[in-house]
Amino acid sequence: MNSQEIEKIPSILREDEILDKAFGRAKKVAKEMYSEGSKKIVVQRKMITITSDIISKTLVSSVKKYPSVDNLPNFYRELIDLSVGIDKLKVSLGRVHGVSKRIKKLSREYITRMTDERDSVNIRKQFYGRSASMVKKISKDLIFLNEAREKIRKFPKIDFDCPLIVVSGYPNVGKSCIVNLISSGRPDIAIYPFTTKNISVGHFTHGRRRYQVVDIPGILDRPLQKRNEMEKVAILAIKDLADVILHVLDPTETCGYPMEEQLNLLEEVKNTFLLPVLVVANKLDIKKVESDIFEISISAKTGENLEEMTERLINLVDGNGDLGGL
Ligand SMILES: Nc1nc2c(ncn2[C@@H]2O[C@H](COP(=O)(O)OP(=O)(O)OP(=O)(O)O)[C@@H](O)[C@H]2O)c(=O)[nH]1
Ligand SMILES: [Mg+2]
Repeated sequence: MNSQEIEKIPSILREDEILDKAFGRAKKVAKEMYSEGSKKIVVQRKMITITSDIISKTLVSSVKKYPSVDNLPNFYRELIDLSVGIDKLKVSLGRVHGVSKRIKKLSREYITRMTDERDSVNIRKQFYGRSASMVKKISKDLIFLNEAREKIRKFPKIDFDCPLIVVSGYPNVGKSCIVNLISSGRPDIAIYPFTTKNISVGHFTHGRRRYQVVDIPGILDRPLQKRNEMEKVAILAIKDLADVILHVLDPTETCGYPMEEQLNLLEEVKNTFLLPVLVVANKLDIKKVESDIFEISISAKTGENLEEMTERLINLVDGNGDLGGL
């Protein structure tokens, strides 16, 4: 599956919508057949066939149009696992598929049983009851699959052939502000930590080359087991997507976190991912801090030094950068 296919997952009908669609269609056809003078038993058989066809086709298409998790790029697979749960997804898809097959089989049984004109209506009604209760049994799966679809459709559309910069750092240091300024990405910005809850992607072009800039939730300096779902998503993006990391520090500490903690995270990011990292200090307009820990000081508020930062990033992505021993 690629990014486009994510958007194409069809909406999954609820249990009552599937039954209404199937029974409604069967009723309509029955009416037409009676008006043409068809025999009762023939009509009742047809009603069973139509109902089972519609139910099983609807269920099968819900399953088939769902992307096959095993063929997804790592990033999407892990993101599905974090946000939806791959095992839960597979179980629900399996149950829906199972019911679609069982309803077909059931319809053949009831049609075979229908030999007498007099109880044909009763037998058809029994089939309706059995098939409705089968669909009811997967009602929660259908709701879950639709909710999962809504989440998956909102996943960032990543172009795996285009260089990608992930903007990492503590919460509230100004990551989203920077993404807003240097790319087409428009993430939310606010004065409180964990404003960014999901991964979002923006682009910029330099010369003829296109670059992706990915905004992620803030990460705290703490063990993985203690990290929340947003932090896990952030780490996943660095691990699976980044060619280069733009790590943002806030030496003014107006973000609410001391530099010591921010530097611990920087060390972790460098040591864990072994990727080129450009370390920037943000909020230069509030306070100018001298240090050789960061390579450049910027202000995402006034725009100071942003162009130089972008140039350094491009050099790093294109492999011409002086990594300064990183
Ligand atoms: N003075 C000043 N404020 C800034 C600067 N950059 C960001 N801010 C402010 O810092 C706050 C946080 O900015 P965001 O861009 O939302 O920070 P973030 O790192 O994306 O935060 P999370 O998404 O919560 O991790 C906002 O109130 C911004 O206006 C800057 O260079 N100077
Ligand atoms: Mg943010």
